[in-house]
Amino acid sequence: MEPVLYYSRNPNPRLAAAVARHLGAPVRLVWAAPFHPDHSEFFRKLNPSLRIPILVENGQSLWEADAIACRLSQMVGSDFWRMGAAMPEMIRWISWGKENFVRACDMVSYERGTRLRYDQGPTDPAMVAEGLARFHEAAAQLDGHLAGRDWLVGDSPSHADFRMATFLPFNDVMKLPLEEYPAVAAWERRLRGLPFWDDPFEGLDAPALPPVRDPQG
Ligand SMILES: N[C@@H](CCC(=O)N[C@@H](CS)C(=O)NCC(=O)O)C(=O)O
Repeated sequence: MEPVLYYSRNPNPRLAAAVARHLGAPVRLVWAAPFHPDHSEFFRKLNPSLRIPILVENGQSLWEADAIACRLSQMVGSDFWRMGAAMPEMIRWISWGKENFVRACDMVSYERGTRLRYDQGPTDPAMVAEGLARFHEAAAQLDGHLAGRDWLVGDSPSHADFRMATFLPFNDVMKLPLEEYPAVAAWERRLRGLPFWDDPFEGLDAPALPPVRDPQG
């Protein structure tokens, strides 16, 4: 049976959908709302935390976007998930990114986006300030690495690029000052030039996220 990738428009499922479509992986993309009370029982059997993305293949479920990216890359024999000598370097950027750049974006995205989309109270300015401080520190380091190169590892996009950029498609809401870091901004524009990074949902049934509502507004 064809493997199924459960996704939504939120950042990590978006990342997995973008990887699948970028690679042309032989999976069926199925939109999911795992926290909806009608669906949570089904999804709890696939992932106890209910979170997506989830890849179901031969009755086995695999969760975590990075593990799924690894499996999708294996399926099609791509070096998107680097092997051999380049693998440690790719994992270095995935690991550093999740602790630093991605984490900073996630903090700001939660405060300025997720909270307001899902009625989780008003934006906390102290958390935004901390996220922005972390962003500036991480973006400066990333800018140094990306200066004079197109991609984080080698000459073509790898999962390190996609993972690092997980939250950047939400910058209309995050409002991070990317342009202060010219190499990061150029790299982000390069990513947007990849059709399925720019719109992983083209032609799919992918309902919009709830709007960002300012509880004070
Ligand atoms: N560490 C997990 C995080 C997964 C996660 O937090 N998923 C969130 C979206 S970013 C989710 O399931 N939200 C419910 C939804 O999108 O309906 C990964 O990298 O896959």
